[in-house]
Amino acid sequence: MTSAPARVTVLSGGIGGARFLVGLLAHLRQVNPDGQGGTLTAVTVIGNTGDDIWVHGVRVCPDLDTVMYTLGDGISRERGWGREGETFSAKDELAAYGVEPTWFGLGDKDLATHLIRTQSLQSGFTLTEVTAALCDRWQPGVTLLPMSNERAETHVVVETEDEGRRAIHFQEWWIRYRASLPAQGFVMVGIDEAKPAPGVLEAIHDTDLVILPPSNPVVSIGAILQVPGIAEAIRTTKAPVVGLSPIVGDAPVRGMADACLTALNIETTATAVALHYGARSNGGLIDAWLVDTQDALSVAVIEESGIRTRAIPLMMTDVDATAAMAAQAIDFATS
Ligand code: FO1
Repeated sequence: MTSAPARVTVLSGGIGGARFLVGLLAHLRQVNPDGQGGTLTAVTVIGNTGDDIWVHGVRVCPDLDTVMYTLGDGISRERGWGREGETFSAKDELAAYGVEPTWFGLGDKDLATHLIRTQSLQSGFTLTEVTAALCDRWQPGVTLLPMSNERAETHVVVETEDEGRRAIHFQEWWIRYRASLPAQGFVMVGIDEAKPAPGVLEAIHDTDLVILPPSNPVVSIGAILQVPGIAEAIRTTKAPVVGLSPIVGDAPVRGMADACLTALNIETTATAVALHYGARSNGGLIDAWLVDTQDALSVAVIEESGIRTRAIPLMMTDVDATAAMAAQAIDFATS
């Protein structure tokens, strides 16, 4: 029986991070039950808002919504984003008017979330307050904090014959171009003015464990770490910091992390991502790193860099497999 920490903080992007959180909560409900089907462990999620975008007059926060819907059991299982049983009538009508961006999958049920968020932001509420209000309905079982209340959007530097070199919004690169346009780099517009949202630095310092789940290390975890103050907090927290590799057997488990890593000249391997985060004993971000059993040969190399490493099954095939990963992460980081 692994000892359950009283407080855990998780930095999360969208689909990968949300899937990990389902397993983490299942594990904590088992080893540290609160008697009402929940857990006594306080889990705080710092969500990436670099993917956020204004479309058709509403503010969309893909990673916050993916965590909220996934943990609130409203997520589309087929897509991994947006709502179960979704329709796209509003999207189709907008397209019928020839209004761009026609490539963005704005769902009718999802639209309610964006309308409430947009109205609330425009009447002066912060993204933190709006996210808490939306979570009242979804009851995700975690405290979901945006990484920042200020707008800091990930844009991708691309170059094409016809349009030359330019920066496009991450969502356009991801959805419209399926990350097929080679990314020459990533720019977070507005990041210099961004501050950690209230509670974010406290959640990193006043906790028993910090987890970097298998989210995209560049545009999800990487975006969170670019908010001034957050990387420093991770480097200096007294809590152990453990990461789980998003790359298994030299390929991303899901998504297009390889396209992102290549843009930064980082190899698509579990080792390269670990070294990219770096050992906290050498001024980096992690103390411990979990790789998949397929990458067991990389354990020694990563340990040489000062990062304690263990090879375990890392495929989040179902809740039980993910819960086992979470249990290992807690056990390894706190042992
Ligand atoms: N991903 C897609 O591949 N196609 C879409 O049309 C799309 C729409 C969308 C709408 C709301 C939302 O919260 C997420 C959406 N996503 C879509 C996923 C999103 O682009 C990614 O999940 C994140 O930005 C990357 O983690």
